[in-house]
Amino acid sequence: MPENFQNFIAGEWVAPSTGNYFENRNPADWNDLIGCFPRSGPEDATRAIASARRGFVQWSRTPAPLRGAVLQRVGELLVQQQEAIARAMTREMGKVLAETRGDVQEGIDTAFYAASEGRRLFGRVVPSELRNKWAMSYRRPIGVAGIITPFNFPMAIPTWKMFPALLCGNAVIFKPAEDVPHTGHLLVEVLLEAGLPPEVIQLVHGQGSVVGRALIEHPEVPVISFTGSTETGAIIGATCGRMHKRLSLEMGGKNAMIVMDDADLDLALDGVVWGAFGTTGQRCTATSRLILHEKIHDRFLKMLGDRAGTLRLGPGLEERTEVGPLIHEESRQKVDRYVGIGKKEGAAVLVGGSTASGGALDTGWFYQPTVLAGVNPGMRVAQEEIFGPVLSAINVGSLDEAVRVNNDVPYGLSSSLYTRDVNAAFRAMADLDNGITYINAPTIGAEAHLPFGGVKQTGNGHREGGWEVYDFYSETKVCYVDYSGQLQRAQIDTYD
Ligand code: UN1
Repeated sequence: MPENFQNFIAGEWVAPSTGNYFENRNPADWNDLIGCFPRSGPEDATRAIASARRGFVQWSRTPAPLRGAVLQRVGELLVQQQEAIARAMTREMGKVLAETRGDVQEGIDTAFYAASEGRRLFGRVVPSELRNKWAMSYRRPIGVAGIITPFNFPMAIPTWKMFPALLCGNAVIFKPAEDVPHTGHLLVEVLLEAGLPPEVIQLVHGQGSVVGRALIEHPEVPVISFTGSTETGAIIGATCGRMHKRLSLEMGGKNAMIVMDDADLDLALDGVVWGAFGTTGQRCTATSRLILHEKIHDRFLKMLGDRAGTLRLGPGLEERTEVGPLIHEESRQKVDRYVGIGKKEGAAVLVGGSTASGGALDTGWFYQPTVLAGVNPGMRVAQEEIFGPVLSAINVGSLDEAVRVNNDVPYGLSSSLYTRDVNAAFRAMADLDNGITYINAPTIGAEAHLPFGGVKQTGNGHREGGWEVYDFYSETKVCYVDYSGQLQRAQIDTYD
């Protein structure tokens, strides 16, 4: 009998009001059933919100350094449990162990950063324009934060959102992606073990269209943070706009790596293989376009074809595996559909191009690492997010053209440039229209203590991580204290 996991609502592990559960299976072996998780209804979300409101009253009055101490303990527990959680995560979503260990590490880094922020969370004291008057700003918690997260970084992304939200004094309702409920469960267990007051965190499993929607549409959830598709983000944005909610969106990407004729090609090769096929291409930061200077175009594609063709596919739990499966059948079909579209548009399949089979691969959602050559910048495979191990190679004649091609897509998350010309690199950093640019490194590899996010259809102007996210999860309050004992009118009595 598979285990039935529960929601965590109002300080207790409880069954969903619907009585319904969904199966969670290993994408590398669909015969491996991890457990069944609640398919919750709107009532579960409503109960969670009522409880989180109570949690908020208590937590928002807890001094920030003490909130930080809880997050310090969270980080320590994640260190102790890193290996176990990484294994559970690989089993649940497929990426290789080295990557799931890194995913937990990102959670650890985020916890320790948040813990230290508890002793900063700076406001400002600034001079008033009037005598005997103080002017200052400080941060207040907002309320209940609804956190809706994707499958590809089951630990890092929830912690990017949750830990700063908690440190700022908010209560959190967590709705993990349906593909990774087990990692969500383990994370909430860690928070509770660390001593977070139970009503400050609620875990409600289920569908985005039911649970996510209930959070977004409820007036007592004033802050929403969502990472996922641009289409879903647009729907969430419409509702949050209508209800005047604070909303952070992290959505699609179509990230490019540019390799110039003066680049270290071996270095660029390592970079593109990691950028395009790490996490089986299922990152919003994945390298999905390769823009090659014409002088090295053929040579580099040859090197890439040779390397990509030898990548070892398999279950991520096997240490030898380099590329794990896709998350589910629908995703594999989508990837295959895009390869078909690319071929129809005139691209050539340099390597890969179909599902992978044989032995252990027959019971998982495997797809061959694929490189499409001869891609034109306007083709759909060069414009649309595929979210799989498919890389589109584009030939250009100059850096200016490469920058234009990079910028000419609806998204703007990350970009990468390989060159030895420092002047060209600095010029390009200014011109590449992305939230993140890497020089001589691939499009992935954001660090937890720097702001993360993108421009255009990738986001709505907010950043996760780093110092900026603390602005998102707090309300600025300004206080003026006039100790002059008389009415002083700003702007009017100032220059008397
Ligand atoms: C994502 O791509 O979905 O920069 C998040 C990176 C990771 C986080 C990526 N630190 O690739």
